[in-house]
Amino acid sequence: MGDSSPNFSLLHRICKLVVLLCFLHISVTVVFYVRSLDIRFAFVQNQQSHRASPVQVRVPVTKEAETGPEAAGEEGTQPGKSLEKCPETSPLLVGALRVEFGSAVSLEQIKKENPEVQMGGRYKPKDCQALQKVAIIIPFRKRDEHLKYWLYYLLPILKRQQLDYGVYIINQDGDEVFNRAKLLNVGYTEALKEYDYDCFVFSDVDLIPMDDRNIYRCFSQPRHLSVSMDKFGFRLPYNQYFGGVSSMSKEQYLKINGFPNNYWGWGGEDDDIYNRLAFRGMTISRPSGEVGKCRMIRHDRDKQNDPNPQRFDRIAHTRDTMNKDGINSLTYKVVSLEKLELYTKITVDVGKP
Ligand SMILES: [Mn+2]
Repeated sequence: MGDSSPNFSLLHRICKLVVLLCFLHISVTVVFYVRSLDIRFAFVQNQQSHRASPVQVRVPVTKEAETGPEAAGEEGTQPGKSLEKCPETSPLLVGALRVEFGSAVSLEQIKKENPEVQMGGRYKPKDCQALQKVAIIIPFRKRDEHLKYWLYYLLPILKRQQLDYGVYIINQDGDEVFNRAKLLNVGYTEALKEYDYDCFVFSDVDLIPMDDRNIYRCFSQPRHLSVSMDKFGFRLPYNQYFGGVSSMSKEQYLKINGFPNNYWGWGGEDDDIYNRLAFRGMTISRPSGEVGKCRMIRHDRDKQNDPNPQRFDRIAHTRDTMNKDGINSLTYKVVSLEKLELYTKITVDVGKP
């Protein structure tokens, strides 16, 4: 028996060590878990920091406390009764979607399938308060067939994403060379005249997301949404690529003085915008390649939108030009403003090169 006692004490020590290790492991796990909660909490606050309302605290609040100045003036809410905020992730999302352009769609059909969309292409969720007010800006000229597909696919997706949104088609008047970035600046300006938007999604008319988890909203950094296009074999063509569909909060947009006004014709303006963001110390936020899949409607190059031969020279000088060319130097003339059933169409004279 005398022999077994040292063995036993060894076993005892090993057991103690194992228990200690387990305890250590659990402590580390708990510390990291709590930290990740902290980060998420900070992120949520960051997302909300650019909202017009006074400081918002993400702790349970009583019904009276929620009835602040923001809830008071909103249309559609009954007085004295305010809506809960929508959840961070919408429960209505379904994930991957089938997107094809085989059969034509009509505006009547789209209207029928989206009866809750208001005049001018406005929508907000009825049973919760949307987290962001999003203006969707689409530069446009003679692409009515594409626009119908865009509305057909996007309106139901945006509804499932529980966004408070408005659709703005910025139509370049006349037959001069196309100017995508200037039209985006016009869209930003005109949308803000109408509603207190805090987020802007800039989208080409021919790009359709293939997954509704690709949320058309703003993030703590400027967002590139069309990250894996079928046109590029579902890959990012290059790391700095910022074309197609992107989103920016009002602050992010103003920090770069908006977009350049002097890129006439195809190409370059998206790289100029990327440069602006980089020079202001911002980085690009992106969804995963899977969630960011999207289809481009195939088409021939538009007339009056040939590749801009000056684009390489201009991109090389963004640092010098961005402070004087942008939202602070924007001039244009609104030719017409139409509130249509599914979107607002603003026809604008942006001049010529
Ligand atoms: Mn295209």
